[in-house]
Amino acid sequence: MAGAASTGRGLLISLEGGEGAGKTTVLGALRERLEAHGHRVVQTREPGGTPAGEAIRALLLDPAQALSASAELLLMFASRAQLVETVVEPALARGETVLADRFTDASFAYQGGGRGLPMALVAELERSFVRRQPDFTLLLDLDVAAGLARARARGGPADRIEQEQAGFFERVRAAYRARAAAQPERFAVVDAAQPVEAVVRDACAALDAFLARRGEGG
Ligand code: T5A
Repeated sequence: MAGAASTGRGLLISLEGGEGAGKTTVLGALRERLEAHGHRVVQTREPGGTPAGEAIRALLLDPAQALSASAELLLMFASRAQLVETVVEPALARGETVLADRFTDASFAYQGGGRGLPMALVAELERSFVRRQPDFTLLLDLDVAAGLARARARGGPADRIEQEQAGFFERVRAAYRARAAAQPERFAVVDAAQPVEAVVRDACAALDAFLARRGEGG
């Protein structure tokens, strides 16, 4: 799989986690940190992040849609392909840093782990339509019940995926943790059960350590 260095100069950094893990809360702090290091940051989210991707997101999260697992997987990749081709690759080619609120690891976790689709199928789609992995991935790891309670406490109706049973989210969490354990050079895992300030502190420290490994001090 191509790294950033082979097809562009910029960095791709992704943030992952289960429902209510606190991604939205942490993203702003990571962005500030990157900008303090002198990076020009382009922030994305998935599914979504482009006009077509946002339309696909609405379909994917609509509780009235009874999507098959395969249709869900392909729609996730349709949104991602549009994002990669029109936003991510151009930004990386300009030397910018892409800060991604979810990337392909989410499809391995949700459609592979949660839905039970073959991981090899997800990997094939990644090879064909994404052609790169993030340079660095932060996984916010949280007990499933705690994450769902946080998401519910935020209010509003549950989307189509949030309506899944706890067992689905346990498989999602297990798949994320397995990927992090298998690729420790790419992943950093943060304990998202801590108070927000501690989660932000640990996430920023992990980002700093990654940047320091690349020779970006300070
Ligand atoms: N999906 C996505 C797939 O199935 N496959 C894929 O390939 C992709 C890309 C949408 C859905 O699509 C699925 C995964 C999702 O089900 P999303 O938009 O990222 O993905 O939606 P969510 O994961 O549902 O995002 P959330 O907004 O629910 O979660 P966040 O952003 O992780 O959580 P956040 O920051 O909004 O926090 C949730 C609540 O908890 C509080 C916050 O204040 C907020 O109220 N909170 C804390 N409370 C206590 N302690 C802390 N440390 C806290 N951190 C946050």
